Amino acid sequence: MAKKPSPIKKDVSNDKIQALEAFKEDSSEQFLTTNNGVRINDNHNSLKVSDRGPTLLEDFVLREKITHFDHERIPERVVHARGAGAHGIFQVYESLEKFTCAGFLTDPKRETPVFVRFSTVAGSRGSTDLARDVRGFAVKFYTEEGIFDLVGNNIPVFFIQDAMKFPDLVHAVKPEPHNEIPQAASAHNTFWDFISCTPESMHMIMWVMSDRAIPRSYRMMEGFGVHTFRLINAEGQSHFVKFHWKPLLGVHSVAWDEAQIISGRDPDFHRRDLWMAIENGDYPEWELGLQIIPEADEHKFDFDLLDPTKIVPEEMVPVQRVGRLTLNRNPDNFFAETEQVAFHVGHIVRGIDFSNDPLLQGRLFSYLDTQLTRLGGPNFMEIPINRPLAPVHNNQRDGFMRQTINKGRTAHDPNRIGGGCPFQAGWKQGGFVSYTQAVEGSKIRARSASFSDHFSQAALFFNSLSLPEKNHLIDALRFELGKVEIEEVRVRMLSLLAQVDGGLAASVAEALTLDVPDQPPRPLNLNVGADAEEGASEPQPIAFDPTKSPALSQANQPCSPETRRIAVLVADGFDASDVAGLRKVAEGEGAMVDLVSTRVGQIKDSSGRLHLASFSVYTVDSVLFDAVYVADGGKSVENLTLHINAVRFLQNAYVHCKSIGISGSAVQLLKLACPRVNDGGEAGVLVGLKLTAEFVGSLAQHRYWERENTLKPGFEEKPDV
Ligand code: HDE
Repeated sequence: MAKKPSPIKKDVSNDKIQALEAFKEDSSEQFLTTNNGVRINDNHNSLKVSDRGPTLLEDFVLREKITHFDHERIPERVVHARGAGAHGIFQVYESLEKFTCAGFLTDPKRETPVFVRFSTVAGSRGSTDLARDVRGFAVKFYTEEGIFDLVGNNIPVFFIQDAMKFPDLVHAVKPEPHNEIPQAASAHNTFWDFISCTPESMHMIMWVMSDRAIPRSYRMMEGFGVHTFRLINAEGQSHFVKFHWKPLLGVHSVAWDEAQIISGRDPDFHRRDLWMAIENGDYPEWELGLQIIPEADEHKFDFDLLDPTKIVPEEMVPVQRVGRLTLNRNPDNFFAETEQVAFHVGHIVRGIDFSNDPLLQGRLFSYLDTQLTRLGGPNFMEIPINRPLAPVHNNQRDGFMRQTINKGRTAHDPNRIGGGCPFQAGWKQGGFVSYTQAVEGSKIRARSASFSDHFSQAALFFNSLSLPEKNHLIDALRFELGKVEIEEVRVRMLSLLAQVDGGLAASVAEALTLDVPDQPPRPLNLNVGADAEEGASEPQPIAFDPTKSPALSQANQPCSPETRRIAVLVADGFDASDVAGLRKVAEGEGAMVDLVSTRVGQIKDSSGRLHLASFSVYTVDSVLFDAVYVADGGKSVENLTLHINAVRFLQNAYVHCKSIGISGSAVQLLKLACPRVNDGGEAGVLVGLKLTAEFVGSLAQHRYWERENTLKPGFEEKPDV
């Protein structure tokens, strides 16, 4: 299963591209027309009675134009409103027919077109990409047997265990209802009030407070289906499955301070990064990973496979990498494709099926329902981006914006007039047959006791992090709870954190000048209905599992200089041979080099030759790059030292623990920007001459987080209290 075919060819023209082509409009060398196709002779002046007179109601050109404009907006997604999408392909390495009969997972020759949309959850459509938030990772597979949507996130668990709580969760995290503040942020009272009453969210909270919630790039995120699904093979046998996406560039994040600066400097940072990578031919790639669990093993775990607040640790069930996703084409039109794409967990194909996860079951209702409002009616599947490649034949008819012209006089089944068409398909004819699962029980509102350990996996996650990652998580909690104004909420959160890790709770408490309560009050158990018997769903004893899962730490991720951006600080008089040397090595390793000067446009090197600086320290900041190199050249460096923005550019790169290359005389700027750094440099700060290869090599580490120790006191690992 691990064998990989030769790399997927990059410029595939596939059936979906062809299908979309029919709907595309290109106005080059064309006359301007109304929507009726009538050529317009004046698009600048409305029809009036004399040039200073009133406008005439007769002006159908004006009325059509304004009316269309008035109706240009559709409701944004209630969650995941802010996003970016791209087209690509998926190809399985080897047939998975042992587990599934889905064609796209059994035919290694098949290139299945996909459309992927990444998103943040809480913010509005125009909000920043760099909010601390979960990222949506939704993949639409246009398979030959129908559409399969894998509507996942970049975090493998969720806040809640039952769909019933979702509207409350979302109301709590969205801007507060009285004043609509804050935008795209969880650091506020209502969110933490809800969380402090919802112990089941503690595992998810660990992930959301970790670096996972501030990715460096969409291209550097894992993706997860979250719920347990089923794979069904041709014999109708079922295996449980967890879906994963593993980025070939590894999982990497920015620093929180950096994220906040990026939000001002370039709120489109992730969107732009994805777009540029695809335009440059650096196609983002992920491997599809599967954790396959035989049905017989369903109850062998100390958590419930149906509980979406739990992972199956990779060390328990390895992730098998079974295929590759490549994003190779940007959309032609954001609205038509990225905004109108309609994902639905219920878009499923033969060979895959649902589990009884109560969150998944609720989602199965929600996604279809939401499209009716968002896209205006039941025919949203006819919008080009949503059309399946598989042919569609049924007796559904009419409705707003119907595109299909159904022929014939029958729209009913059974029928004799239409020869009984269209027919139902048996299993052997490719029909979708729901997995036959025996179910028995009373009709009750309840949650299984097997869902009640809310802390073991939260602790597993925290324990598995590296020391810098733990520090980031603590800082995030200090930041978030520091913005909460209600002391009772802070204290309740400390009680919950203490049940994850005593040291963690103590570190957070210190920044809030609070004590961790000795006896954590029993968290409000909102799982229990008002009439439930006292003690009926008493949590199970907490089985604290100190085992670490190395797969959870980003410190163990692959990394390379590939597609990383280096800012080279230069001003008039810089040493061009130094920069040329760097460019050669960097581009050889797949990194990108941009000249950043004190102004944009032409600048002169030490011999008077002209070079183009695309950016200046007044248009960008080092937060938008992965590394900074200050080129040699006495006059250039002296010039840079006069600009506080250049000094801050370098200082930010230092504070955000990026690779820094200081060539020759550039040490003068380093001294000004980072007086604490000695000349010999420190982790990730290379000072000297001819160190281009070393510098480019240093990019592979992504960040030198150990430098944070020089910036402020950090968390020390203490035995749990
Ligand atoms: Fe969603 N979710 N969700 N969600 N979700 C939506 O659908 C919902 C959940 C996820 O790029 C909405 O078209 C409920 C988990 C992604 O277009 C809506 C529940 C996971 C996207 C909705 C959940 C997700 C959505 C909003 C709890 C990770 C963006 C607009 C029962 C596995 C897809 C829309 C895109 C979008 C409902 C929980 C992922 C309202 C009711 C868990 C990636 O239908």
